[in-house]
Amino acid sequence: MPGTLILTHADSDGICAGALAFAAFPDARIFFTKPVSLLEDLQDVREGRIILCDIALANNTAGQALAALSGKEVFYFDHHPLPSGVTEETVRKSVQLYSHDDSSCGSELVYRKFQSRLPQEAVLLAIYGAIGDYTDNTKYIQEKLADWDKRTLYFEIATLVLGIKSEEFSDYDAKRDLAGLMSKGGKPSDMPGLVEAAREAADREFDLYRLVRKRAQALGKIGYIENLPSFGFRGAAALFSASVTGKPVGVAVYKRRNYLDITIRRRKAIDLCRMAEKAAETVGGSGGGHPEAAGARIPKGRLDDFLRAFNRMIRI
Ligand SMILES: [Mn+2]
Repeated sequence: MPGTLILTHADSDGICAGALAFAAFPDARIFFTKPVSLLEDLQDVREGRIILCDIALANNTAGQALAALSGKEVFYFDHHPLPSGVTEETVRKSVQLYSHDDSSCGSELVYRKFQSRLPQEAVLLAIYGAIGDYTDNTKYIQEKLADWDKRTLYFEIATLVLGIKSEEFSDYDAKRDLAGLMSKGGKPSDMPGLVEAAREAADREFDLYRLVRKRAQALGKIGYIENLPSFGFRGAAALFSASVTGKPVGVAVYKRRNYLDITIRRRKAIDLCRMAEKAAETVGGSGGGHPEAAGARIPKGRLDDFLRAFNRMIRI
């Protein structure tokens, strides 16, 4: 069947990657998804071509998701670690193109593949996506960044990263409009209301810093905070917990209905992903993410054991 479907992540890198793919395939439909809903979202795809951007394969559904792609022309761009048990070769067999690089963001990978179909200035989306995902230190992005005044670009990326934290821009329809605007060369700040939303988000983040400074606790090499009033800004809350306690690792803990949601950040070069996975396993939970930003879900009542297990692994 004709047509192209773009499935991308709803964070700043995913929006930029999706906008780049949309610029290369302007007739496509663009939808947002995440690892846990990918399999379901693949069930009712009518299009013959699928461009997957910045979506990790989930541990428990990777095989089924890859099977659901068969018979389609699939371009898959991702920079998340593959789940254990799935190799690059396995993924390559199911898709036409698998562009995977742990150190580059999704937007960089999409831009590099489609740049011959894109205007020169589309490189800005790759730069925004990279800064948004903290992966702007690649050789490629650093070279491209040198062509621009980065202070202006920081304004645009901050508008995007912070603006989408607001209620108004958190839903997929608003993000689709934003990706559409950016795919046509618009800047994040051209989106009506986004700059103001970003300014409010910046205010909330500084308020959060003051709260974390008052309430963060320490266990070994970990600074942590529990029971924050809002579920947003989890990464910032975790990082601030490390900063204000002077610890290399910061953890923010949120009570969900049936489990504890753990967000982990670092101030020093430590591979958080593996430690999150292992520490979560020791308490019957699951964890993972990136070396610099990880998370876990653990059973209620096991926080102390989790923190102690994690702390034992920190060698710094
Ligand atoms: Mn990404």
